[in-house]
Amino acid sequence: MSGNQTFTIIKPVAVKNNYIGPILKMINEAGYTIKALKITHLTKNKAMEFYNVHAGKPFFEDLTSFMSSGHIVAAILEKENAVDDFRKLIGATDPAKAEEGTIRKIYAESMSHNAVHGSDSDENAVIESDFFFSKMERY
Ligand code: IDP
Ligand code: MG
Repeated sequence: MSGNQTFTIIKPVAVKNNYIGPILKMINEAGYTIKALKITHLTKNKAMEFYNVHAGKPFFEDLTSFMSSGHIVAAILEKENAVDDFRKLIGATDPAKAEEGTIRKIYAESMSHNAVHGSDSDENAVIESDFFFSKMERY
């Protein structure tokens, strides 16, 4: 059982395709309260910092270029078992393998353009939330 908060990003291609509303609706309908929310964008350096854990992997350059290619939506989400349940709600990293009805199955275009990010642990949820939001920007 994970803790009660997780962190998400609606990625550039999903923002460009006008999917902010539908994705936030799915998140609300899954029982999450949005505790912080902003439209922002990452510089290439900031994207490299955020995805530091993937530095050196073959997809790192494409991933960080893509994530800094347009506006994103960052959000902190609250619900019991937040991290684990959110990973289920978004589905597998590769949308071709994602279950029916998951956010990535519905809105992702490909493995790299897979619509949303979701934290993979309570610890990373805190680190990622603090990366984007000050105390004044959340409740
Ligand atoms: P996750 O987003 O499901 O947690 P991670 O393994 O943490 O997946 O990878 C971070 C992001 O990097 C993925 O969401 C995806 O956009 C991209 N990515 C991961 N693996 C690949 C790959 O093999 N090819 C292209 N992009 C990838
Ligand atoms: Mg991950």
